[in-house]
Amino acid sequence: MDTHHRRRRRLRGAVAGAALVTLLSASLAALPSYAADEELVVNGGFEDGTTGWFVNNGNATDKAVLSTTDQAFAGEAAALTTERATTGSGPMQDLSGKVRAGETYELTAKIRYDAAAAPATKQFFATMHYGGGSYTNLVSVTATKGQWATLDGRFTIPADQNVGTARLFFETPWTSNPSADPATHLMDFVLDDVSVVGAAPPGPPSKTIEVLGKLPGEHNPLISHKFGADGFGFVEDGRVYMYMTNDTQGYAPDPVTGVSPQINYGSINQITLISSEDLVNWTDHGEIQVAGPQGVAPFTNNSWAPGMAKKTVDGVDKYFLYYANGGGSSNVITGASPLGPWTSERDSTLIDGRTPGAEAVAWKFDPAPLVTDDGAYLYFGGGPASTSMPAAERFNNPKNIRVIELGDDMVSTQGTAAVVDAPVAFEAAQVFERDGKYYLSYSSHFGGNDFGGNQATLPGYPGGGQIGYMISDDPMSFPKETYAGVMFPNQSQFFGAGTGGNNHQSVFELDGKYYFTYHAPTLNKRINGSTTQGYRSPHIQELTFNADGTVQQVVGDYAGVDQVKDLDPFQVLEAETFAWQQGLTTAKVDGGSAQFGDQAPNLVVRDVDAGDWSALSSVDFGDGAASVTARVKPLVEGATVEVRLDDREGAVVGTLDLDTPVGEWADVTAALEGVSGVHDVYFTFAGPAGVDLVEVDTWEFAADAAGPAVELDVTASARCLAGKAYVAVRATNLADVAADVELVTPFGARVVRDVAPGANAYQSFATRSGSLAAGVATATGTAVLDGVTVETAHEAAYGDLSCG
Ligand SMILES: [Ca+2]
Ligand SMILES: [Ca+2]
Ligand SMILES: [Ca+2]
Repeated sequence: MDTHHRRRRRLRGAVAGAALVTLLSASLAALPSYAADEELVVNGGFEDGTTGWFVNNGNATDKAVLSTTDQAFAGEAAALTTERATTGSGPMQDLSGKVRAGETYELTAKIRYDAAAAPATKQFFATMHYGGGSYTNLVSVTATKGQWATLDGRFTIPADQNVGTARLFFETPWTSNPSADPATHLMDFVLDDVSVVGAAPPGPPSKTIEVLGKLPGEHNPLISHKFGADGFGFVEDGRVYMYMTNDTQGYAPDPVTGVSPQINYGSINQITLISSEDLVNWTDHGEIQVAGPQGVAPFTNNSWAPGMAKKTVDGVDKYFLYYANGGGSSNVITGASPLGPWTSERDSTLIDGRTPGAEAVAWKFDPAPLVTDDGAYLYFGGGPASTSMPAAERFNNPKNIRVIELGDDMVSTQGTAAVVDAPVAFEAAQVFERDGKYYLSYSSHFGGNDFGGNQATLPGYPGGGQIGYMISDDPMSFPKETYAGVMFPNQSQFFGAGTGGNNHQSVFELDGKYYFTYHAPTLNKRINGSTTQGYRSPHIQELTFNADGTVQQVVGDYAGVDQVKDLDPFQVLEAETFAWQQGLTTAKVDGGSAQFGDQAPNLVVRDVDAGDWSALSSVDFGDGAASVTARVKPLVEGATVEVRLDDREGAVVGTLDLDTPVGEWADVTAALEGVSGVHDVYFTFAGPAGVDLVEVDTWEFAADAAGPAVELDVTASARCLAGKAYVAVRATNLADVAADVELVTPFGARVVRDVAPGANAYQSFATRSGSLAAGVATATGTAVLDGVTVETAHEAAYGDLSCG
């Protein structure tokens, strides 16, 4: 019996394999992203005991005992159902989330009953319970007592069936009072080899942001393929890194409505990171899994509101990423570079209830570091003021922000935290240094009972949800008298309905200019209109100063800041660098970055549909680009990338044929026509509709070959002499060294050696005819230039002539 069964199992495997091969070869171009014949039943052969199975409990009366028996159809075990209370009493497996409405499935199972008192034959059903009172018989068989019967059939779930609950079970035909005749209706039975094969469960809904979220020509929001909040700008070697709360983590747009549930900060435990050298073209470096069980610091649960600082510790450059672990504490992880890799030097939080001087701070979060020539400091805190304070003081001077000195290792504190008496303070303190002064900016609160009720704001103090700032000579001392005004009003003033709420800013310096970062749910607004769900996007404006050191209040807009430099295309560029894009998403992949090094994360561009595109801003091609090479993984045949200048519908200057093997990474190269000077570059994807076309890792342009040349001034002319036509060719050596010159016409060639600089090579070639058709003469100069023998050909045309 065993031998027979094993053979049968092998056969089933072989059949399934053959079906898969057929599918692959028949419909490669339209291959769905899931296997169409996935086994959906877990432990269908009961070889793992009753794992994955339980007794149908759709009705309170549906009871039975489920065990295994060695009287199996195949393998060592099968399921035995005894003590059945109803006809529905039988083994059940939950297929919720595995099956889809509208799809067809193949169900097979082996079933057998043996009881002496049972009838000679008995019908059995495989039935789906869709929840409540909704049951559908899928497949049935009439079994003969003492023999294995085979359930084998297809069923299609109606397109309008709610499959939120879908539980498969096995039963006998329903009767209202089965206990009146238990031998007929409630016999024990054995089940084995249950299989349901069909379309796999749908993957998680797409998070791809399909709208045009950053308009070509505009520089805010910084990115449009993902969100990012509480941005902290950090500059290293001319590149700005923006560390942000990963608002995208919980973004889950409904597949039908496109609307995501409201943001849930409690689920955010990643920091998301982008960088740019020009403030317009931003490279996605993906997410840093900071907190949570898989996090760099698993003793923290959340990672909000990052702050970054660099310090050389014991001769080693280190990068310290501070973050809020929810509202209750703050922590730090250490990077070997601004892009990591990351480690935790601590096993408990850096700022918490034990931090001296911070006891009265409600929210010990929003840590922002500052490193000066004299020391390192951490600013943090926010939330409701101590209720022991008078209401008006709680409102106007809540004393909820702190500054504390960081230890030399940057991952410890020293001394006692000092109060930052920021007017109407809510949270989000950050400090930068300029001309020996320390500027502390922060977000103001909206009043309400948390802050002692809606007291009157003191004259000159910020209104609700604004960014105020203070100027001090001492990074540890910010008394209320250092308050200097509002740096940035609420973003809703600039971006309108749906963009309100508090803000979180930073200021960084790049090439002598200061820049103000803030967030606003502008991308969320472009997706959903004025009813946003709290998903925020990073923005930058320039911050300028008055002669007295105070700031010019920042005006938010979509235009953003000027691009500070052109992009050099003659290097490997990560394809996950966008000035603008539409329809694309990114994903981290194994291996390092071709542009940023082995230790840096690498991402690829995904969800590439026909019509999707990305663009780079102000790319300087100089004297010209001859070709572009992309590292790609085609997912279908027949896709291309069209390269255009200045407009995504502009003329195509080159086409990358994605004709390398499907599913494999390879380099493809396209020649370019007429690409020189400074342009925006658009990569537009074309190919079959309805499928992902390709993944893209990098772009790289190659300059026109422009090596040294032997310059000659060449002329050719047709002449008549004694009724015969001649072609006279003259080549003047413009090089500053002697050159050999070869003159070539259809009527002969001549080499003139050692033509001195400024001298000529000359020959008049006889045609031996009275007439001459127009043609071209060639003069090739050969000389040693910079130690290398260079040969350069030049052409000169001559006209037709008749000497008759
Ligand atoms: Ca079995
Ligand atoms: Ca897409
Ligand atoms: Ca890449």
